[in-house]
Amino acid sequence: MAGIAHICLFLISLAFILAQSADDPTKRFEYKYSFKGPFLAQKDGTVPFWGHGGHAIASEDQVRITPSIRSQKGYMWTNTPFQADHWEIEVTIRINGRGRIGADGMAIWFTEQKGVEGPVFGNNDQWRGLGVFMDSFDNDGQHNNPYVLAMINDGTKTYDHHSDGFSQQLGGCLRDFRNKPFPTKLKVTYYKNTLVVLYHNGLTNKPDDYELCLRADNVQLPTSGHFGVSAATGGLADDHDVLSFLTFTLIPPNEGINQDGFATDQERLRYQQEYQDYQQKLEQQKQDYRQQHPDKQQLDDWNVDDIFEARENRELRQIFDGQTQIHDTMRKLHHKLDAVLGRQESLMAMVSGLGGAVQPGVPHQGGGPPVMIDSIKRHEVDAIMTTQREAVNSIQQLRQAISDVQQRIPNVGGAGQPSDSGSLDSGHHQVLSEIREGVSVVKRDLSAMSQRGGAQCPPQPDMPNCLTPTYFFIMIAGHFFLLVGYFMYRNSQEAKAKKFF
Ligand SMILES: [Ca+2]
Ligand SMILES: [Ca+2]
Repeated sequence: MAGIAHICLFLISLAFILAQSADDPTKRFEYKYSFKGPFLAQKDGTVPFWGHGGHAIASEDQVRITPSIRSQKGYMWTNTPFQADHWEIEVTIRINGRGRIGADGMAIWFTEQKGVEGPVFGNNDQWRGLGVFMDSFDNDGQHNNPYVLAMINDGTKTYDHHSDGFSQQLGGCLRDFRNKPFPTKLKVTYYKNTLVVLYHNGLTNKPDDYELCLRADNVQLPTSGHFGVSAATGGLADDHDVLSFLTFTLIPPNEGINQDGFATDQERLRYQQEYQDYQQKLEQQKQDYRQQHPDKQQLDDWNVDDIFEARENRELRQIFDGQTQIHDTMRKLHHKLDAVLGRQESLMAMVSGLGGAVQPGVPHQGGGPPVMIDSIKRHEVDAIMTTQREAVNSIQQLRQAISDVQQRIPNVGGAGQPSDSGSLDSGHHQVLSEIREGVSVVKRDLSAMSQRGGAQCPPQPDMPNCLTPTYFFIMIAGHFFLLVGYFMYRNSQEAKAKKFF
């Protein structure tokens, strides 16, 4: 993958050479001093042509110079020195943090020597060359940060952190580059001893929305140096990410390029030679990979177009699949409709055949083909006969019951008729006469008893039912004397008993 990325970068550089007009300086992309995703980092975590250290982490689409952890320092430098009188770099940056204030910041370098870890945004102090700082933290409390500034050092100056390098700057601009919706960009151009820093605020993703941050003339930079990026966090912390670092050599008109704007034959041969060298290196790497991973050889040989499907092709395939399903459904519905029509025709023929048939199962007599008619089964006939028989029995029983009711109705209804009213009256008169006779008998007995009671008491000496007054008083007097004698006896007994106490 890294080899493919190198070739892509090389082709981009050729495109830039051919795209320039004759009036402007020609831009030549320097892939050995650039990086850009995807496939930015290799499997071992290194970035081709670059070396990073400290807390920097390279991934496939960016290099995180420092994570948003306190007191971190990271840096990244080109492996080989870059030699050109005029150049331009375009750095895509993302500085994000959760805090309202971030720290410390990031720096982009072009110095004679490769830097080492130090106090100036992760890099050493007293450098020789250019530093462009993105200073997040306001050390001097002037409320003028985040700030972008450029500083030239000849190796003698010490960066004044406490004043944010305000008095040492070549120039700068107050820009808030933290937590922007899109990555911010810095474009640094060093052309004919004029340094220009352009800033992209990251509020849009349009590539040309640059604004001027600073411009300085008569700037002397080393003709050979290393490009680098460094960052540091302090008590506060931000993620300092670099998404791409693109380096271009600026070639003034009529220098090394034909007036037509094309490369000279010498340069063309050099580019062709480099391209062939890279092609050979790529093939060699492929062969080595196949030898080391024979099981993945088949996958590696697959054509990319066979593995991946373009979006247009996928949409066309989905439309085709949908139409095929609709076609199948309609075909099945058509077959079912044919079957229904055939069945309907056979039913119509059956109905017409029944119109001329005498009995079920008898072939049609109309001279046409015999029509097979379903005959009634034997058990169905038996069931119908049984039901019919039961119905006849029920009707007979009902008829018998009705005749009985009719026979009884004249007797019941005759009792209310005037012709027979005499029998009922005679019955009533008979009962009344009997009651009268009973009452007269009772009356006679009562009169007889009253007549006998009025003469004398019945002569029954043993059980005198009639009490005379003499006998009554004698009995009363006898009882009185008995009671008096009992009380006198009881008093004498109680008096005797009290003598012992
Ligand atoms: Ca600062
Ligand atoms: Ca400040």
